[in-house]
Amino acid sequence: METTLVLIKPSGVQRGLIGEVISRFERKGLTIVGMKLRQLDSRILREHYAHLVDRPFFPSLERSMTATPVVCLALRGVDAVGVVRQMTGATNSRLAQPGTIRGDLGMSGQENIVHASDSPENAAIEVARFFGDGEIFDYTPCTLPAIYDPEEAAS
Ligand code: IDP
Ligand code: MG
Repeated sequence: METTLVLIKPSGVQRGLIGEVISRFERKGLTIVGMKLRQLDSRILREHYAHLVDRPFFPSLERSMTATPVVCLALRGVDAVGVVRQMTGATNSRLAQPGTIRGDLGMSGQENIVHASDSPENAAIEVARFFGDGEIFDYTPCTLPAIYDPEEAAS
C-alpha cells in the first residue's frame, strides 16, 4: 500500500471544510494513519513549494499558506497517491471536475482547499517533511476485507 500526504490548506480551514474533506477520504476507504494541525512558516514552504519559489505569485501563496494552521493528513491505501490526486482535482478549482474536492468546493487557483502529493517518491518525502517520529500509526482497520479483496489488501 502507499501512504500519501494531504494538507487541508488555510482556505479549507477558514471555510469550515475540514470535516467535509476528511469525510470524503474516509468514505472512499482510505486509512488515516497521521493527522494533526501545524502552523507552517517560510522555511517549510520554501522547501515544500521549491518548484514555485521563483514564480511571481509565490509571496501571495506564502501569505495564504500561513494564514492559519493547516491540517496534515497521511492517508494509506492501494494506489493512494493517484487515488487522492484524482479526488483532489485540477489545480485551478474553476477548471477542476465536479466530483473532486476542488471542483465541488472551490473557485480559485491559489485558494484551492487541499494539497496532495503528486508521485509516490514525493509522497514519501512529504510525509517525512510534515510528520515526525511516532506520528504515523501502522494499524489495520477491521473494515479492510470489505474495502479490498485479499490480493489487493496484501499489495
Ligand atoms: P497542485 O497543488 O495541483 O499540485 P502546483 O503546481 O504544485 O499544483 O502548485 C502548488 C500550489 O500553488 C497550488 O495548489 C496553488 O495553491 C498554487 N498555485 C499554483 N499555480 C498558481 C498560479 O498560477 N497562481 C496562484 N497560485 C498558484
Ligand atoms: Mg503540486
